[in-house]
Amino acid sequence: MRVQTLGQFIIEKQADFPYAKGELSRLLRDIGIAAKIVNREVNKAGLVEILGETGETNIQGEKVKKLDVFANEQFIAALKAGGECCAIASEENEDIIPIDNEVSANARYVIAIDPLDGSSNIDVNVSVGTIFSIYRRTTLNGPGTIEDFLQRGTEQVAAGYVIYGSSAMLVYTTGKGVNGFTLDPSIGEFCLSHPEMKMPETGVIYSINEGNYLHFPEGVKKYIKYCQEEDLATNRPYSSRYIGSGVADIHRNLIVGGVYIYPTTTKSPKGKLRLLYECNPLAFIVEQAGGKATDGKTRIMDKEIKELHQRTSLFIGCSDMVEKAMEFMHLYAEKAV
Ligand code: P6P
Repeated sequence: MRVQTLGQFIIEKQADFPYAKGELSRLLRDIGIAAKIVNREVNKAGLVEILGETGETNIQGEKVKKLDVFANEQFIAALKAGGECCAIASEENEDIIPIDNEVSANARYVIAIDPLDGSSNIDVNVSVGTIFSIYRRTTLNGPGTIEDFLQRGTEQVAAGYVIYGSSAMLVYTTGKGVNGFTLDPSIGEFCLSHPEMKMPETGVIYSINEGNYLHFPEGVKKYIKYCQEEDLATNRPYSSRYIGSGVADIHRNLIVGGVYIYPTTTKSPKGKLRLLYECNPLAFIVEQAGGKATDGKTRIMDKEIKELHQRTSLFIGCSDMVEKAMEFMHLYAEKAV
């Protein structure tokens, strides 16, 4: 198969965007460059003084790992230098990062990013990922503002993730299907390896942290029991797979089928995952691949964004599996107190 690099692919597909004069292509290139640098550090994390915690906690109240900080710095630097982005919202930063340099004077896009999702897995050599979401700015000029980020997921122009696993992969969509690129370290390029990715019609894997079972909504408890019942006709019981890194779980489900659920819990009464830079981009990709993403009731990409680090519950994966889980949520809906 002809080797097609991410850069070649982006340029070839650029013709799909009459309005874009290459800005979106350059943005995706900038993200690809930062991803290669982060991957290099993730790969040698055990060898250099980059493991462990910084001693700080981020806006989420989570302990910050050194690789989190490194990844955040790399993506911010690459996007600032690239000149196509007028502001960044990051999981690692409480407020947006307005970009007001010369090269970005005419930037038309804003990026929301989770620079290193699943970072609690770094020190134990388990896959981690980066998630990004790209919007056209809504404000007219100057550095971007928070208004530019308070847009529904349906307004995204592109979204993607990088998974730093047994190999590094970059998977993205611009609303015309999903394509996956695997990093070839011998040439330092992401090469097209998974063209036109499609979520399988159904699956036999469910991903959820059952440690929170006691605090799940009744509908989720019933769905878990449904997954565990014996029923050959519907290939049950399903298998439970939970990596603790959403990108890795959702990437596996995108390839072999499955459903990932992070519902509300007592510890996370509004859900744990963040709408802007985790759920919306993952929802855009999964929907473009033929799957579904809701909060158990409402389509993720239709939800209104009121604040930068807004949380939501997430039911994402094969359409029929998400719909079945939603049926249980509807059937056992707790009366709002
Ligand atoms: P828990 C990582 O922090 C993350 O946001 C997702 O990537 C992952 O699936 C989930 O949280 C893990 O959370 O509470 O199960 O450890």
